[in-house]
Amino acid sequence: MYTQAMDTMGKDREDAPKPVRSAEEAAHQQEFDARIDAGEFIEAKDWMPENYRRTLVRQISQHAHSEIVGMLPEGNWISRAPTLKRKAILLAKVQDEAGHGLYLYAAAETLGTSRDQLYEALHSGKAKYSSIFNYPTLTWADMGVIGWLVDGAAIMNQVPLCRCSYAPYARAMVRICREESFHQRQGFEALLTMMSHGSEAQKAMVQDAVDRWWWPSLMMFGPPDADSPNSEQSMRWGIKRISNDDLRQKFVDATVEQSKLLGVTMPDRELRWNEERQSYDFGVIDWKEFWQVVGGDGPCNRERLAARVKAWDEGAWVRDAAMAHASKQTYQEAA
Ligand code: BYC
Repeated sequence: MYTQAMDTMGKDREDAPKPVRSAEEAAHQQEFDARIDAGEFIEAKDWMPENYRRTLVRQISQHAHSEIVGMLPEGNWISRAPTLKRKAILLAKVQDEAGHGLYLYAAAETLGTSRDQLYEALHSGKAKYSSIFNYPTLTWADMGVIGWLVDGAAIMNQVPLCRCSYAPYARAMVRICREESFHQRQGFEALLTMMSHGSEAQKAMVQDAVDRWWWPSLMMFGPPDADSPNSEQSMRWGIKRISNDDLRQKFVDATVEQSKLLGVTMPDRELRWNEERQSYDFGVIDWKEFWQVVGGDGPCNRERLAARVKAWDEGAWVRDAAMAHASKQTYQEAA
């Protein structure tokens, strides 16, 4: 259950006092609403309500932070990949994630926030990032399962974001989704190789990874619709196109079929095909665990944040050198 205490970003919600608006602002609002209703895209230079802007900064920056923190669990295995081919693939994937983070920070900046403010919110622990990256990567099979399930969940959630009403975010998502689809496939292919040609120990390693990542992957879609404070407004604004529960269900239906091809079982005794709904029923998600992880108390939250802060501190000389170089160039151009 969502509580105000979990709201670490402290943004205004529906219950915040409504400011008195000028006639000009009311006209802008009316025009904006009409454009949203007509399915038009909003560009950075267009008028937009402050809450729409804030909601976007919140979601896009959380998304950017997730990409950057998401490099850590996989980066952990680059030096231990079993073959040169797997190492090259993993390296490329982690680099893609850095690129996704940068596209998204750039999209957030179009809304009038600065990169430094966004980093500060991450490093001080104020900003959220996806719960999934607070779980440890214990074996090589985790790399395959992250590709298959975590990137699979990411695609399910992110394809509708290509139609998000805020155009700079939608454009960034189009590029990101193309790369995510390669990420998902390489994960599935790595697992298929282990399951079809691997030893019994390797097959058991894959099953163990599926057992550990299945439930946290389902949590990636966010709380149930009934407990999601942002969904209703975000859907009305065309920021979110499909609800948390509907996306989660689509993900379960797709991945359970894929698990049969792999020869693994999902760790859920209540998972069964529902003929009437033409969909899978699944067990109850441990939302207490979810909120604990989101609240900063998951298995790796402290480690992840410490790694990002360390990288930021140790990179200070690079930023200083880049600034000194840029100001020297500006000085020379002006002279
Ligand atoms: N983890 O009202 P709700 C990737 C928060 S990157 C943590 O439903 P909303 C990848 C939520 O922020 C994957 N927090 O919120 C990278 C809200 O708190 P605030 C990241 C979560 O925004 C590298 C509160 O709970 N993807 O795939 O309408 C390698 C209530 O939730 C989570 C994105 O960021 C969570 N799982 O919906 C591999 C996609 N879920 O902000 C892979 C873009 C919820 O009110 N984001 N919360 O304090 C979204 O689509 C939406 O923001 C969400 C949540 C569906 C995640």
